[in-house]
Amino acid sequence: MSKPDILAVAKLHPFYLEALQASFTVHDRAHEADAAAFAELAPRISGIAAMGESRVSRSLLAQLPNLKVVSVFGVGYDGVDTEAARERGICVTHTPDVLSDDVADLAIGLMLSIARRIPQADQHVRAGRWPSGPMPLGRKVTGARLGIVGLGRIGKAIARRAQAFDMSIAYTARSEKPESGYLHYPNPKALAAEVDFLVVITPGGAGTRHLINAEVLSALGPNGFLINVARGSVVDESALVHALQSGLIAGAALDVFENEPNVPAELWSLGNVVLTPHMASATQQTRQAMADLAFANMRAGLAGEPLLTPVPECR
Ligand code: NAP
Ligand code: 8YV
Repeated sequence: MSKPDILAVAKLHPFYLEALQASFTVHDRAHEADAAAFAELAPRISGIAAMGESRVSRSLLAQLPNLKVVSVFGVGYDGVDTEAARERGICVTHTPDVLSDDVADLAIGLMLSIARRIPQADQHVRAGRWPSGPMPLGRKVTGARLGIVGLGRIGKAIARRAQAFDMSIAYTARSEKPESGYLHYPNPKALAAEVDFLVVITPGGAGTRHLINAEVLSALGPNGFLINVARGSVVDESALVHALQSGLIAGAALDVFENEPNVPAELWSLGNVVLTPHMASATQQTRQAMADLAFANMRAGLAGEPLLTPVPECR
């Protein structure tokens, strides 16, 4: 019997690709190649494999009459048109929880990196500047005030880690979470005004676009640091560049950008930023767990079995 046909809409992580290839025929970005060949293939496609940043549009879904499941390798799925999928009865799945620890670890790592200037200090030593003098002083993290924008699975994991640094913890989210015991603020601006470090960890998409804008950065102020591990779209990048260049905020540590993998050239030359290439979940262990879960969702979806982790819109 021939294997079911799967469309990979992006270059898949090797762990995910290898798992899929054992059971399915994977067509790597066939929708971006020859249109006539894709039209011939399209009726056979029963699954889409996507990365967290992939775009799965209404028009792509419309070309796949026998599609059953979209399995995203990532917890974020802001590029998938879930409304169009739901209208057609197509299931969308993602990989929550298994990556929360890694993303929280990196958020704390970025906070320490920007506050204590760890990448800059490494450069100071490597460039032979140590004999000429010390590094400028950093900002103490222990005991500082942390604000978390988005107190979901990952936001809570960040808060738990921050407690070990004796930080005071406040947050904003769509709904208040009295059970958390953390101080709630109604919006990012009110939160930013009261903290030293503002960590952003909401989903991307239309609902959070430019949630962190010039006003929020101004409220964070010249002693405040921004850490973004959510999606580039959540922060107004032009406003952020301006705030960093003009000293409106003290610094920023960023894992995500508006137009990845392109990072604004203005950020490259700034000394008060730390930049990482969207790598918060990028450990061997977590990427394996994500691949296992994304594969299990694909397999279950195609077999008509209950999905392990459907997105909330499809439950
Ligand atoms: P989650 O459990 O769904 O939590 C999302 C949180 O964001 C919730 O607290 C939610 O509020 C809040 N939120 C949503 N819309 C908001 C808005 N407009 N204003 C304020 N808060 C809002 O998701 P998660 O598992 O923690 O993941 C969060 C996101 O992290 C993902 O969607 C993804 O974009 C990003 N991420 C990035 C990386 C990376 O590599 N950098 C890795 C993994 C995830 P309520 O609780 O009130 O609903
Ligand atoms: C991944 C992510 O790097 O889970 C997410 O939402 O952004 C990251 O874990 C990404 O999904 C892989 O493309």
